[in-house]
Amino acid sequence: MSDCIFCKIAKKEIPSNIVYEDDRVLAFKDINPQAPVHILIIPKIHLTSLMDINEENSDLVSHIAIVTKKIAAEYNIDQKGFRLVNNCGKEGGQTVFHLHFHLLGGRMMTWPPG
Ligand code: DGP
Repeated sequence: MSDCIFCKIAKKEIPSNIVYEDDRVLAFKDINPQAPVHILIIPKIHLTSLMDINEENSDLVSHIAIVTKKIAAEYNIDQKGFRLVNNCGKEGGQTVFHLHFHLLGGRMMTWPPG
């Protein structure tokens, strides 16, 4: 999508601090970190939200789980623990409408989220 900021990041049209990349996903540091480790993991293809996941493309979500584990290990939070968050839709707190998962770690998380 031409006006999607995360599509532009995926195409390297705008800069980001990339921590992982493969043919299907990109991971980069959140511009407004909420924890010592705050990384966004996105599919390179434009999907608006988790609501665009279906039987045909759901392997992307399991791939993101594997990528999350790799990044967590790299940032030394795999054993301490971390949180993987998907905000879906307006009431879910989603502000950028390109599917993304927040990997948060490096501090004690609280519950419930705001
Ligand atoms: P969400 O509220 O779940 O849609 O989260 C969107 C996140 O995206 C939010 O934590 C801030 C981050 N973000 C928004 N614009 C940019 C950007 O241009 N670059 C980076 N690195 N992060 C961004």
